[in-house]
Amino acid sequence: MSDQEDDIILSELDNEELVQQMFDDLYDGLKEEIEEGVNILLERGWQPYQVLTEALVGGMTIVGKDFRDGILFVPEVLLAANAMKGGMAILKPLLAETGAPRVGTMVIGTVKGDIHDIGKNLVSMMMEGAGFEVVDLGINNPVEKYLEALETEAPDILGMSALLTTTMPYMKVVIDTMIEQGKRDDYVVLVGGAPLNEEFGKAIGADAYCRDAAVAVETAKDFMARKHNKLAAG
Ligand code: B12
Repeated sequence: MSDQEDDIILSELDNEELVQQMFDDLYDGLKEEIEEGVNILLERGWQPYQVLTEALVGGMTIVGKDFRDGILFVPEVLLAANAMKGGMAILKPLLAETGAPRVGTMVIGTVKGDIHDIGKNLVSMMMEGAGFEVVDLGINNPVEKYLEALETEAPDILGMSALLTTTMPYMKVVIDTMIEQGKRDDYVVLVGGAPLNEEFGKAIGADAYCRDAAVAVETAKDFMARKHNKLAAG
């Protein structure tokens, strides 16, 4: 009664089969298999950036789509993201050496007074999965912490999360402070969290409200593409 999965020896697959198998393993949240797959591809001479984009980001794109379409749910996505993290941990130092192009950088944190971080972490992991560099400030962030990170990290995107009706107004405090300091237009501000909606996002002056991590990735990519087009147009 051997499980079919047990019979697959990753090192015996050719590159195309291995990448397909890694898509499946990522979908199933199998961290060790993903780590093994990453190592095999590297041993076969793949560049770290190619492993990242073709095997990991490719696999996470499928996870993201099925999450958006309600086929996968939070626990499965967290497992997939955790498997992805295992692969990323191997690639990160190599990518730093080889200078892989980044899609963009995001600073993200849960606002002051709020300790919910599951959704924020999911967004972080999905953004990393899509090739973004993510600087996670954690929970309970006062405005000073956000502003300091904007200064030191110079991200493209600022993401704020709030899960309480009592803490969500704090996002406006951060945006208003950015306006006061003349920094608002230097960043794309994305906000999210269960009690928010599009109207709220608009009212506080965010660039977009994202209802889940999949939408966050799509929205972030969209803003980065617009930014590049603008730069290209001079
Ligand atoms: C888990 C949980 C907790 C855990 C948090 C653990 C943790 N590490 O996060 C614990 C037990 C600690 C907790 C504590 C409290 N909680 Co609580 N909690 C929840 C619960 C059940 C789930 C939240 C969650 O993780 N959802 C799953 C994630 C994946 O979804 P998400 O956070 O919405 O994130 C997605 C999107 O919103 C979006 N997103 C989120 N952030 C961002 C950011 C950006 C930039 C973008 C683009 C997108 C984005 O993408 C995410 C992924 O798809 C909710 C109920 C609920 N259904 O929401 C209550 C809930 C949020 N909690 C609530 C309350 C009241 C509290 C407490 C005040 C309880 C108490 N009396 O002590 C404390 C708050 C303490 C504090 N100061 O923050 C209330 C809030 C009510 C309200 N209207 O304000 C809720 C709604 C429960 C309820 N029905 O009463 N809680």
